[in-house]
Amino acid sequence: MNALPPWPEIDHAQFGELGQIVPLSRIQKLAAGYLTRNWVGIPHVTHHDEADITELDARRRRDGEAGGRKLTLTPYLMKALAALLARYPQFNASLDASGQNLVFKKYFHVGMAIDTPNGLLVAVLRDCDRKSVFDLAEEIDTLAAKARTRGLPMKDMVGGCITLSSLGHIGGTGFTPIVNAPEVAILGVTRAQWKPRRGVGDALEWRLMLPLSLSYDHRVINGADAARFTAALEAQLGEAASA
Ligand code: CAO
Repeated sequence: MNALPPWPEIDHAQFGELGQIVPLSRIQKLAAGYLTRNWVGIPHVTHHDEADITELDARRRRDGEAGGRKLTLTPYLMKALAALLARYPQFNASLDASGQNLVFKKYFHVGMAIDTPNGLLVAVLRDCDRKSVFDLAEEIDTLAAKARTRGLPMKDMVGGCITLSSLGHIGGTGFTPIVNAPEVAILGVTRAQWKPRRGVGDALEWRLMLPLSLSYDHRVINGADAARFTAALEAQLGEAASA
């Protein structure tokens, strides 16, 4: 394969007036290295799907009122991902540094991308299968606040099995998140939207649909695995609504 051409060195001033030159933050520089390595080194595919979360959304509001705190979709998604890692072990695996062996894990730690003023961080929530949605919501708030103020220690950013990247509070209909190596998959979710669906007897029903964008390492996961995983995720979220 040919080496990549060098980054273009351009005097932008020749094209018009310039603003400030601002150095990247420490977090941006670190993230840039990892993102570039993962983007260039991993053969990515992104599978797009949507999950009907009408019942889950009602459940999350009821749970929140009963428990006296706001619950977003995030803790439900983290628990559902942990449950699916147990059923789809190839999603809970990592290639070792030689690229010749797959290491399967029996723990279920889920990473969560956090948008901070200084750049992107991924916090890891351990043993999501054993925690309640309230425990997870509490931990998400604590880690997000820490990430946005003091930053996170390395111990809170390592050991993830899969990452959740939610842009649902902002918008979007889908995106292509970059796999966070040595994990083999990352789930992106964007804003849930009410959509018309054909219901019983051809009646029109309005359902709340959550867009899912599952990027995966194609060396480990095939397209059919990814399609099964997102279909199972929808079913898992449905089960969470009626549990
Ligand atoms: N659809 C519709 N509404 C959604 C939603 C979705 N998918 N996800 C969240 N919301 C709503 C929440 O219910 C909440 O509504 P109210 O204000 O009415 O209560 C609002 O959006 C804000 O949610 P939040 O941001 O406070 O909480 P969260 O649990 O959704 O997310 C966190 C927490 C830390 C994951 C998020 O703040 C964040 O930083 N996300 C950015 C991740 C990112 O940058 N990813 C891109 C990385 S590149 O791969």
